[in-house]
Amino acid sequence: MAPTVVSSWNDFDPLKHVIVGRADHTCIPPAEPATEAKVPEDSDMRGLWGPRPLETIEKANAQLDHLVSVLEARGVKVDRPELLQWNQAVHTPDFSTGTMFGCMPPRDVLLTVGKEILSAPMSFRCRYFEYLAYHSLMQRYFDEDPNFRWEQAPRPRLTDASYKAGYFDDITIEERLKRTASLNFVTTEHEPLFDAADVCRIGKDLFCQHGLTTNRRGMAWLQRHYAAHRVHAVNFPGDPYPIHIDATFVPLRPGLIINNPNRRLPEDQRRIFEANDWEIIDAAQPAHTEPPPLCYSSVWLSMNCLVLDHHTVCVEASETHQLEQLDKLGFEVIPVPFRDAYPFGGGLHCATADVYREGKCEDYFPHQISGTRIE
Ligand code: DAV
Repeated sequence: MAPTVVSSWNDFDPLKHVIVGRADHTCIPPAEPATEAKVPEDSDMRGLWGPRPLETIEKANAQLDHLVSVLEARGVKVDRPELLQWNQAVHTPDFSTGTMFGCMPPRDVLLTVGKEILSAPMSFRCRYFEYLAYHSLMQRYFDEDPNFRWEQAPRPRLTDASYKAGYFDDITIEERLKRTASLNFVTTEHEPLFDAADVCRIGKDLFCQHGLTTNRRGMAWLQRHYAAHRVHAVNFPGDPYPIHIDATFVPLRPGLIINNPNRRLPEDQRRIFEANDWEIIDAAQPAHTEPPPLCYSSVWLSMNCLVLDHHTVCVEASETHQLEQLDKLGFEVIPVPFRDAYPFGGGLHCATADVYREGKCEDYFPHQISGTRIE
């Protein structure tokens, strides 16, 4: 019988095969309607675009390669994306952008659900063609595994109709927080949009962050596509830049989730976890007060850990508080230096995408509570 190459239902069962990104050729993309969203007002990246400095790429790649060796030493098979020259302009019938982005964070674009890997639509124009970096890997899995489903969500058009004009003009943090709380984001409901990293996979239930990169129509598309799953919309009002769920709400093992204490899941959305005896605890504070230079993400990449199995977790080596919290929770904690890779699109979870984890599709939430489900 041909081997199963692709299968993963959650973020905590034993990891056996994973994709780790690369920093090569990564660009800071020019401003576009969706990215204005992400770059903080006072960021050193404002107004800059083009290829990232070579020495930063080399440092990031050294840490990515080290992560690969840590995983391989633990018996995890690792694949890497194919390199593309991201410093190219892109023109589609609907939009143009001066450069693409990169392929350090495969988690953002690749959604593994069971025997399927799906490329997400992505709401940033600069990320429209990012899935190409994984094309030859998908082709290989397709040839090796007769049950692998190679999928792609509908390609979005990303015309101006997909974004609210002027959304970021003179916007303060207070205003951003108000908008997050009232589910008012830069993307419109013109077409389905989601990033894979907005989806938290917990067996039969998929919890999607409604935010700057994922809209309601995207979640409706996911529910129809994954008809045997239950898709839920979750939202984290304390986050001024709600992009991707994995520095906000991170499952560690069956029954346990760490939640960013500045971005707590609202009471009505917690009920489904409580009703099924899942514990949601505050994540430890980050060890740093600032992200590294030229970084999109917040200091909360501290909690963006990569779970290897129910007892083992990789955490960024300088995140002393997070290391200690996970140690106290009974995990074997593997410190992995990764701060030089952060500016390229995230932490240890972002930088990886699941190919194979042991285990099957469990129903962890048999008691369904109304309020979060996407119909
Ligand atoms: O807190 O900046 C980062 C998530 C990256 N995938 C944050 C979210």
